[in-house]
Amino acid sequence: MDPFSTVLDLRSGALDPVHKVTERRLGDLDGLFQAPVGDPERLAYRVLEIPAPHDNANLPSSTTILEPGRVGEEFFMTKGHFHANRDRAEIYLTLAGEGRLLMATEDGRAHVEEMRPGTVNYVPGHWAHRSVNVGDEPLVFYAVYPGDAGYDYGTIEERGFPALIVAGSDGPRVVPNPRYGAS
Ligand code: S6P
Ligand code: ZN
Repeated sequence: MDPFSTVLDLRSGALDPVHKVTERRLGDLDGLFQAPVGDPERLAYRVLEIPAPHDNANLPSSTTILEPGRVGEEFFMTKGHFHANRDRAEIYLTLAGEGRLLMATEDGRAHVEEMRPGTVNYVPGHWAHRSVNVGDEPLVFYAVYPGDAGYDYGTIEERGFPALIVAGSDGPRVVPNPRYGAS
């Protein structure tokens, strides 16, 4: 393949050119929150991709623009996934907004990192990852991952994450997920 460039707007996360855009609405996240999602058509997030071949020699990347909002006590969040190739790592660079990166291993360990403009989060292989917008503005981040990382959404859809991030009177709180492991 030939070299190429893309312009990334550092505030909005917009890409020019953009080749693939995936929209996730609340209806796509039904069952992932503790409470019912409400309006299924409401936009939760968009993923804009800079494609690259799906092999371990290449590095696709994407921006995620996650809207602010809540479902019950929980903040808007991404579906969350393990990589289909479990040992593949990933880097997130936050551009705008305030978030938490919730991670978990298959044996139930949870880990939370902050996401703010300039934060570079390293997600090692074998850690599922979900981003959570705990602020009032869109959470925008840029992610780079191996081309053969792939997605396993099913494990999270069945088991959930061991922890939830919920709104508390003093700000976001991490609490155990009472439904973790239930299928
Ligand atoms: C891909 C990377 C991100 C997410 C995106 C949406 O490995 O982790 O680009 O795909 O943030 O999250 P999700 O869980 O819906 O794919
Ligand atoms: Zn990923």
